[in-house]
Amino acid sequence: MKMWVTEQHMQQFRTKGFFLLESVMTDSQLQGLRQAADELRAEADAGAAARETISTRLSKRNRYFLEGRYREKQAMYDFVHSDLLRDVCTSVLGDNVYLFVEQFVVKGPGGRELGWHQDSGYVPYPHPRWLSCWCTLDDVCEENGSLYVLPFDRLPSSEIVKHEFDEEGIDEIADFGDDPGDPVTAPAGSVLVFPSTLPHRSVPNRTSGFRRCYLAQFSGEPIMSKDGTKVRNLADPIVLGGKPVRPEKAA
Ligand SMILES: O=C(O)CCC(=O)C(=O)O
Repeated sequence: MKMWVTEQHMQQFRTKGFFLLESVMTDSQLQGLRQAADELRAEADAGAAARETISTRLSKRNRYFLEGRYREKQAMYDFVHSDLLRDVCTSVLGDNVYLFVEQFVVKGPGGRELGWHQDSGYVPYPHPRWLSCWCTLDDVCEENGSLYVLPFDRLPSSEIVKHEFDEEGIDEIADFGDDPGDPVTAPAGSVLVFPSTLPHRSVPNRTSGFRRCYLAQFSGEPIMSKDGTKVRNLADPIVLGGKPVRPEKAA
């Protein structure tokens, strides 16, 4: 199997808490995911997905969090099970990999910022850390809503800090001090890899176009509800005992 993650990437992951693989997606992966993102966004706009969920609440401010549909779109299903993501996940998580969350994050023209947060800040009880793969489907730059990360070597610790709702009661955010963080600008088809404890934020989209990303999050063991009786969100096996697992697609 082709490998994308080098020892240098892993070294940076250990010291700073992230690495970027630039332009690693194939044209067909990119086209397939873009089409899926556009279809799901059109569906959300048409109100067909008007369940009141965390995603629809967050989708205010001309931002879309289009979640939990990967089994319905072949391109998404194939990408989640791609050699690329398998290499990333096994390099960091080891021989067992479960899909925990997957969603498109689309910022429309004027789409608002998302303040500093750790993804783990949204799970309010002890849990295994997971891994985020933030995959750019468009060129991402300062103007259209790039992510900023706060490297671990500039933080006093990588502990999870308390998150609170912003004044509009929409985003849960946290205070990490005055460091503005480092912008991540990347061509379409890149993958930013970081753990659920890395503080990050994204800036507004000041262009007239859409900025599309696909965020796939994986864990090394199922992430459970607080009482341990149910899976939290998903725990779909991707690799077990070092071997790829590809269950039947539930169309
Ligand atoms: O893509 C973005 O603008 C931000 C996504 C993000 O930080 C998140 O969903 O946790």
